[in-house]
Amino acid sequence: MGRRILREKNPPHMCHFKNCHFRGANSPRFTLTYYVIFRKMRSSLGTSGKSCMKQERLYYEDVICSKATPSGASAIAVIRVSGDNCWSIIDKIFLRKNRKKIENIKSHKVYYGFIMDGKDAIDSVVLITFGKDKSFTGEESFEIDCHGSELISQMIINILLKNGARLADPGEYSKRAFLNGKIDLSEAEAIMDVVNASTKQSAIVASRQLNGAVRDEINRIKDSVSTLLTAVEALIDYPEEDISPDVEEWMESLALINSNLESLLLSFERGRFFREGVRATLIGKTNSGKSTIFNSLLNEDKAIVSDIHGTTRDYLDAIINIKGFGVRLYDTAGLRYTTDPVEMEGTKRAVDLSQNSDVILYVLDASLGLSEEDKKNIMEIDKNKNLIVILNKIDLIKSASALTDEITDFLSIRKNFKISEMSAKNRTGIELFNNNFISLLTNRQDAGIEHESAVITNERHKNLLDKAHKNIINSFPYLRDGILDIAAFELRESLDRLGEITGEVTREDIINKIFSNFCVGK
Ligand SMILES: Nc1nc2c(ncn2[C@@H]2O[C@H](COP(=O)(O)OP(=O)(O)OP(=O)(O)O)[C@@H](O)[C@H]2O)c(=O)[nH]1
Ligand SMILES: [Mg+2]
Repeated sequence: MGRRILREKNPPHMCHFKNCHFRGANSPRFTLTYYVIFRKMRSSLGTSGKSCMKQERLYYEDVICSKATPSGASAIAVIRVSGDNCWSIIDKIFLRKNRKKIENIKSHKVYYGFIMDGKDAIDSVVLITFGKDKSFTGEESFEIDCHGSELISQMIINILLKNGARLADPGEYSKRAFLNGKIDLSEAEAIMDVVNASTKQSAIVASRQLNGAVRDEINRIKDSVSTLLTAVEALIDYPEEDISPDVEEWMESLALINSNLESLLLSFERGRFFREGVRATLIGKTNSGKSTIFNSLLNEDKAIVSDIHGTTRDYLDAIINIKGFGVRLYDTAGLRYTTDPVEMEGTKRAVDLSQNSDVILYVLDASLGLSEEDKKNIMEIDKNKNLIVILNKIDLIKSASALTDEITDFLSIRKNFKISEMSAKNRTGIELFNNNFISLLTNRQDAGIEHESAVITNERHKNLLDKAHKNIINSFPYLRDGILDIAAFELRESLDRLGEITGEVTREDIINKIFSNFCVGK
C-alpha cells in the first residue's frame, strides 16, 4: 500500500502572525515539514500563535504493524499496530473467548480471545486497544500480547499484512507520535536513550528528557527571545508610533537569555558522560601499581601484577561502574626510558590513550615520593584535562600529608585536579577515589542529578544551542546601538535554532535521519 499523508481541514496558506518567519510558509508548495512547523508553533507559541492557526490534524492513512519485543523464544511477544481505522482489522482477525466478535470496540480495553486465520485459531492472545486521543502515536492503535514463539508472532504479522497493514519502518511509531504532536523531537530522541541506557545515571537523564525536561527549558528560553523580538519588531514596524525603547531592560533580558543558554551548554559535558560513559586512563611510572589499581577497581584479577618493572606491555581495558557512571578504564604500560621497540610502542599507546581520555589517573608510588620523572610526565599532561593523582602504596608510609602538600603545590597551575591516597594492595582509599572521581566530573560531591534541571546529552542539541548562543551574543551590540533590523535578524535566527531542537523548524531529511536510527517497533 502506498504511503499518503492526509490533512484534515484547511492548511494555513496565509499566515499573518508576525513571528511566523519561516521561509516558504505562505507558499502554495506547503510541504510536510512546514506543515509540521505550523502545528508545532501553535503549541510552543501558546496563545499568541493561535491567531493564524486553524485546528488541523495530520495523519498517515496506512496501518503499520511490527513486533515490539526481540526475536527469539520468550514467554510473551508484543505486536503493535497503529494507523487510522486500524480497529477495523480487529473485526476481521479477532474473536473473543466466546468465539464472538467484539461488538463495540472501545479505547483502553483489554480483551482475551483468539487471533483467527479464516476458521483456524492461531493463538490465544490478550488484545489492548488505544483510541487516537490516548494512544502513543496519536492514531487509533492496538497491541497483541501473544505467546512468545517466533513462528506464532510471524504468523500473526502475516495475518495483519493480509488484512491491509504494512510492516513499520524503524522508529515509525515514534515518528508518527512526533508528527501528530504527541511528543517533541527532543522527547523522541530520548526514547532510544532510555532503551539503550546502561547506567542508572544515563537512565535518569534520558527519562527526564523523555518527560520533556529539555523541551520545557528550551521553550522557556524561546519565550524570552520571542518576547524580546516582538518588542524590537514593534519598533521597526511602527516607527510612527513613537515608542521609546527600554534598552536597559532589553539588555537585561538578553543577558538572562545568554546565561540560561550558557548553563544548558555547560550541562553538555556532564550529559555526555551520563550518556556515553567516561574514558579514564591509568598512567605513571613502571611498578607504581597501575595494574593493581585496575584490578581493585574492576574487582577482578584481569591484569598481570608483579614487582618486575615493565610488566604491562600493552594496554588493557574494562567497563566499570563508579557511582552510576559507566567508565571505560584503561591500564597501560609504565612510563620509563627504554630502547626496547616493543616497550616503546607500549608507552606510546599509553600516552595516546591518555590524551583521548576524559580523566587521567596518574599513579605515584607514595613510598618513592614525587620524582623529577613524575613531574616531567605530569607537566606533559594537557592542563585542561581532568587529572587525579593517585598516591598509591600509602600503606608503606607513615603519613602522606607532606607529599600531598608538595603535589598540591606542584599542581597549583591546574584547575581540574584531585589527589587521592590509596593502597590498592590493601583495597583502601577506593571509596575516597570514587568520590573524587565523581566530584571532578560533576563539580558535586555526589553523583546524583536529582536537583539538575535539563541536561543536554545529544550532540545535535549541543550544536544547535551553540549556534543559538552565537546569535544571542551577536545581537548584543546591535541592540545596544539601536541597529534593530540586524538585532531582530539575530534573535530570529536564534529562535529558529532553538526550534530545531524541539522539532518545530526541523527539515524533513533531518527528521527522517533521526527516526531511521530507531529500532523497529519503537
Ligand atoms: N605495598 C603495596 N604494594 C603495592 C600496592 N599496589 C601495588 N603494589 C605492588 O607493586 C608492584 C607493582 O604493581 P603493578 O600493579 O604490577 O604495577 P604497574 O604500575 O602496573 O607496573 P608496570 O606494569 O610495570 O608499569 C607489585 O608487586 C604490587 O603487588 C600497594 O598499594 N601497596
Ligand atoms: Mg602494570
